[in-house]
Amino acid sequence: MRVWIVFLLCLAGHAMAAPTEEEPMTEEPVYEVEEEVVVEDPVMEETEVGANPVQVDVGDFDEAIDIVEEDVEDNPCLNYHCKKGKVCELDEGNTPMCVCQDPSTCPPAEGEFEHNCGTDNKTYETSCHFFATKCALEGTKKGHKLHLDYIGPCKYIEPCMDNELKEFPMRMRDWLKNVLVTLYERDQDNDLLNEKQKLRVKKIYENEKRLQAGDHSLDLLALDFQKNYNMYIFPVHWQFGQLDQHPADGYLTHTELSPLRAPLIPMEHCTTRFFEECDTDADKYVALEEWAACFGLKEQDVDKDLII
Ligand SMILES: [Ca+2]
Ligand SMILES: [Ca+2]
Repeated sequence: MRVWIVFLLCLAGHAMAAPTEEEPMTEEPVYEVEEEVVVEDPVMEETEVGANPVQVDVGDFDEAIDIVEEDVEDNPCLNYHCKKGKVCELDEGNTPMCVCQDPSTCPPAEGEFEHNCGTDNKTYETSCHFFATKCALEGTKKGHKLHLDYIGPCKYIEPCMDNELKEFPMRMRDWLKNVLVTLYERDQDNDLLNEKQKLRVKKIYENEKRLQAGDHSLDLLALDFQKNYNMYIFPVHWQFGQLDQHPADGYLTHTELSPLRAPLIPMEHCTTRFFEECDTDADKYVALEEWAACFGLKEQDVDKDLII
């Protein structure tokens, strides 16, 4: 009797997971950002600043972990870690090695929210499917160009007009400032900011002239940027530092930008164009100077020492 109950439960679980399986995996490559991060980050859930992609744990986007610990009792693969898209297998000598994962062994998505859209404009069922697909293309031009583009299934994203493109950084820098202030307010015991960062944000927080968070007109945002320009300098640097971690070299790669881009693209149709045009010299990296200029900071205010 008991066995049947367990069996039925398993079946039910399977059935619930099944509907998302219909999409043929082979046809669905996807983007390559690291998705779930957003959902998992407790900070984002606590802040009231809206979905806060900034707080995404960039660590999860790190694809390059091919390591290794040996505790080889029974299964040498037990403590052998492979990067996303790969799994551990033993060779003839019982030595563990990382090989590309077969996408069909990825767990099915539990819902559409697990789908990802790739830069090839294909929907991948889950990030596991995406990375497994990318792994199989390793070493090819196609694989090199394939990235996770945004979270959710691929959809039509309307073109970003010039005037809309101008508005994007105005809203974003205001939002960055509000995120920092919110983190500061909630920081009591949970170290959302380090001490140096807190000192910087404290000045913004305590400044009576600060424009409070709200749904402001673009005119007001532009005016505030003029009047309170200094309050925006640190938030812009802070966001850069949050993203520039793999490695922290003063340049943002597509993968480093992903935690910010991926959740934003479906909501803000100018995201892709904005970050593309930030890369003024078109070398595929967004340097700190390029980043700061994108948000309207003056050249003389770009300061590596503000990445703290
Ligand atoms: Ca970097
Ligand atoms: Ca560049």
